[in-house]
Amino acid sequence: MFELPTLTVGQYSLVYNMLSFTIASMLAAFVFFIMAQSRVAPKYRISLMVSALVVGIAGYHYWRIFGSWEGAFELVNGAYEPSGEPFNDAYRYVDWLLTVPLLVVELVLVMALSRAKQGKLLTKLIIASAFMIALGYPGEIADDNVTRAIWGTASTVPFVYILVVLWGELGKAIESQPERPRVLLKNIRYLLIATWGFYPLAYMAPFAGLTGAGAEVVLQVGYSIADVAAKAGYGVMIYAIARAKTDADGWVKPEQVTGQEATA
Ligand code: RET
Repeated sequence: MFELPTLTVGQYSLVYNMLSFTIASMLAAFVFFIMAQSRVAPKYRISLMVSALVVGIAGYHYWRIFGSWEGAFELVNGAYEPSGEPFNDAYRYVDWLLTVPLLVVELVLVMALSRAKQGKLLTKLIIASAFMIALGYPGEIADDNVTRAIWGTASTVPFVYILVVLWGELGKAIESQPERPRVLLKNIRYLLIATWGFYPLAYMAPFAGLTGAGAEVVLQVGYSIADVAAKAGYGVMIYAIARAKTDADGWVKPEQVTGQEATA
C-alpha cells in the first residue's frame, strides 16, 4: 500500500461513515437472505444460503476494515494524520477471494442447469475468479504504477474470461427460461457487468492522476459502494429470480396447501 496520506476531517469521516453504512447493509442483507429462504422452492434455497454466506463474510471483513481505518489515523490539530499503524488492505482481497467464487456459485445454482453442465461451469469460473483476485493483489500493494499496471493486466485476463463465459452461458440459459425469470436474468447480467467493472476502474484511479488523499478516499468509497451493490443488491436479484422461478415451477408453500395461512 502507498504511504497513507493526511486527510481532512471531511475525507476521514466520509470513509468512516461509508464503512459503517456497508457493515449495516451487509448485516441487514444477511438477516433478509436467511428469512427469505422459506419463500422459495427448496431447490433454490441453496442460492439464498450462499447469498447469506457472502454478506456474512463481507460484514465480518468490513468490521475489521472499519477498525483498521480507525487505528490508522489520529486527529492532530484538526487533521487526520497517519498514526503509524498500517491500514490493512488485505481484508478486501481476502474477502473477494472468498466471496467472488461464491457470487458465481449463486448465479449458476439459481439457473438450475443440468448437473453435468453446472459442475463444469463452476469449476472453470471458480478457478478463474481465484486467479483474478490473487493476481490483482500484488499490484494493489505496489507503490509504483508500473508494477500496478503489470499485475492489473494479468488479473484482467481471467476477468475477461469470466465475463465471456458467464455472458455466453447466461445467454443460453436465458433462452430456455419462462418469461419473468428471463427478464430478471437479463437484468442481472447488466448488474454484474456494471458492478464488477467498477473494481478495475477504481484500481486504475492512480493512473488517472489521482494520488494521495483523493485517491485513498475514492478507492475506499468506490469499493464499498461496489461491494454493497455486488453482494447485497445482487443477492436481492438472485432472490427475485428464485421467486420468479418458484412461481413458474408452480411451487407453493406447504402451509398454503393445507390452508393454515389462509387467514394470515
Ligand atoms: C482487480 C485488479 C485489477 C484488474 C481487475 C480486478 C478485478 C476485480 C474484480 C473484483 C470483483 C469483486 C467483487 C466483489 C464482491 O463481492 C482485482 C481490482 C480486473 C472484478 C464482485
